[in-house]
Amino acid sequence: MKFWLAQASTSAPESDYLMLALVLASIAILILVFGLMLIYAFKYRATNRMDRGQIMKKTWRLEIAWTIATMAVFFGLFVWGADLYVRLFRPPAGALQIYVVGKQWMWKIQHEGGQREINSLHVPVGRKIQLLLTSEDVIHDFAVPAFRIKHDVLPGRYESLWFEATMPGTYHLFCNQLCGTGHSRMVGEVVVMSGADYENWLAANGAAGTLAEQGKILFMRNGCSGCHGSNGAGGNQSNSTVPAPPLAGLYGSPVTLVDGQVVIADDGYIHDCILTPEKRRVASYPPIMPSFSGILSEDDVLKLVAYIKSLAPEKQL
Ligand code: HEC
Ligand SMILES: [Cu+2]
Repeated sequence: MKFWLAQASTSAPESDYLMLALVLASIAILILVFGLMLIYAFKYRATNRMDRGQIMKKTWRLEIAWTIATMAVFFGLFVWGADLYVRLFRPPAGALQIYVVGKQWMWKIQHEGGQREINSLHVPVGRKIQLLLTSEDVIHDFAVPAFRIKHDVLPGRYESLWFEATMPGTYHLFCNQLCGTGHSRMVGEVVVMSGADYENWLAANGAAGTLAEQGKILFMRNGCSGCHGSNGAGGNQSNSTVPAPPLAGLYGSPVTLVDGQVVIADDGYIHDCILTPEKRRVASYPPIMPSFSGILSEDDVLKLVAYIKSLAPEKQL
């Protein structure tokens, strides 16, 4: 067993350097403060004959110098940390998306091809992976120490976390948020494989259709198609009697809400439209879409999201 935790992602080394810089800066200040305390306690001890009558004149130059020096050091550390944080949590373009649903007490993982796994996550090495995380019950926290990543997993919304693994191997996956009596059992593993091995793994675990195909079945079965038209072409068409917005081409495009706010239709937006439509009414349509909260599980919702994402604008024609 090695002392240092493996640095198995592209962001791990920089996180470690930042941590090291914080520890070194803290140690330097600790030594300075306690060192001076000890030196003066010794120098001016009761039995030592020292001239104690003279009161030292305060020099502003010294005061200003040390205040600015420490401020510069800590402000520098803050800027570095803030910049790293932004880079760590901004989802990269073109990442492979994998859905994660936490529940008491397990991790359920779904790949875009429909492959599912429990308490294990298979990913290819050297590719940016974006995890879309949500919870079915309480707050969990998805943490992979070897990648130096963690993120809270909240019920009712999608959180995004990305990483790029750099070394094939098997790494621990933990729930980092006390989530009930079975919390300690909410562990798993991340298996990082070469691209070819990953393709083989996907093929060997082939599912009943891709996520989008499974989503299409749910789209028909739950009556979405009754309003939004089959293939999400939009309502008020030959196949639909109510006005409902077309869903083809929705993903990634701007939507104007009734309050005038313009939002980009990302995974989280589509998720919320299905579970809490009363909170996000689209402008210029009647507010008739029912909430599917309590009817559709998070597993179902992510399939519907995958289906809506797969509807490219040209399929609308
Ligand atoms: C009773 C008709 C009706 C049903 C059933 C229905 N919707 Fe809707 N949907 C609407 C209407 C009307 C809007 C626009 C007004 C609003 O936001 O509520 C909408 C909005 C949406 C939006 C946001 C679209 C945009 O342009 O931003 C999405 C996504 C969506 N629905 C998905 C679904 C899914 C998935 C289902 C099935 C689980 C479904 N809808 C079922 C009528 C319906
Ligand atoms: Cu948990």
